[in-house]
Amino acid sequence: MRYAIQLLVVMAVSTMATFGQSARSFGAEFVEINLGFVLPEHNRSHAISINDRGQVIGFSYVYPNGPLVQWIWDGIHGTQPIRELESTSARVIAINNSGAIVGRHGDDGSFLLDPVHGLQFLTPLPGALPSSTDVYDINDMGQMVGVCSVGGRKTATVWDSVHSPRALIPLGLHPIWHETRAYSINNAGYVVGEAESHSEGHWVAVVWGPQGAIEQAIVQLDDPYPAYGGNLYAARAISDSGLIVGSRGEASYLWNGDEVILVTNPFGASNSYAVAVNDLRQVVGWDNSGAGFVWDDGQLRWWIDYGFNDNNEIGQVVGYRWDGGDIVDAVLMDRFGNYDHDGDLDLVDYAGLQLCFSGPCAPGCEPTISPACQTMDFDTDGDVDMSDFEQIAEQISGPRY
Ligand SMILES: [Ca+2]
Ligand SMILES: [Ca+2]
Ligand SMILES: [Ca+2]
Ligand SMILES: [Ca+2]
Repeated sequence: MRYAIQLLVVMAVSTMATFGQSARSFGAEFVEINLGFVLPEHNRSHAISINDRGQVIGFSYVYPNGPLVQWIWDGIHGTQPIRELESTSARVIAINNSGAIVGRHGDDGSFLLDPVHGLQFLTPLPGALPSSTDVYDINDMGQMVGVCSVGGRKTATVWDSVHSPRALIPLGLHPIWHETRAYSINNAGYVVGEAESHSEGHWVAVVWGPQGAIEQAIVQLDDPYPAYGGNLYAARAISDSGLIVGSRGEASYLWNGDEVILVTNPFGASNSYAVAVNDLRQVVGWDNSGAGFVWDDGQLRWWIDYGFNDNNEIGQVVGYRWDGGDIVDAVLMDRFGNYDHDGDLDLVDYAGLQLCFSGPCAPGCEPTISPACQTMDFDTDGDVDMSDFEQIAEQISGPRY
């Protein structure tokens, strides 16, 4: 299966936190927050999904086969185990803006864990077993998408609630279709995924409309499958305005409704895998050279020994960093100035600047700012002073959360 998840997360940071958080900066673009491990003996941690409030989910464990502990992180509480999923083989996959989490729960199939109803399991399509369901995404309406295996064929499925699955229709595809898979749903109810349009295994990226019928097959005419109009497989994510990203193996692409834009590969990579997109036209993913990338509307940045799994509407990115040895850290690439790591730059962050204010550090002085304050050092010169103040004053907006 082409679909693969890689992630890691660590703990965050706040002045009241005692977590072993560290922060590093990447130019003026991001400050890296190490989200740590949920238990001190752990040495692998993956951040999997982030919502617009800055809540992150992931898991950590002892390599190679210690039990996974699923966690949730935010800037106030740090990394906390998800109690409802303890002592299970659960894996978290996605979180929406209400804090509802979907994932996989061993032989029980797929689950929804939300603050109102607790842990529930997704009813499979008729003819499918619970263990054959895989859920991949949830939108803010609570609609979930994934696959059920019916008669041995994976079938793209939407759950409007845990008990109401419906199969997505391979309308307009070659009649001898074999499998369909749904990976992402936006708040307008549009779903993206892929469909095998021919018995010889040609895949196309497809968009299902809110009524469940395929509205669009994304194709590129110069692809080497002229009989089917070309193919671009594995549409992996859709933003609320309808931007779509996916991978055709050797490259990732962004589809804006009119054209396919190829996302430049990081240096040295021959394959790349975009996994998330937001309405800022920020695309994130990972590649086969061991780098994570962030593509911002044409501008590519990438970091060796990273992989990214998700982003949100203010451009926070989550994933992992490998240290070349035995440690994999979950990371949040946050915006400078986002003191509390939620989904905005507001007066709480402004107050953080005041708490962190050190005054200028002249050339040659020893920087003294704490890790929790590195996010306020916009120009990464080792101090929090008036030049940093000018930047937050320029970028601050009202609270969203
Ligand atoms: Ca904030
Ligand atoms: Ca300065
Ligand atoms: Ca500074
Ligand atoms: Ca806020």
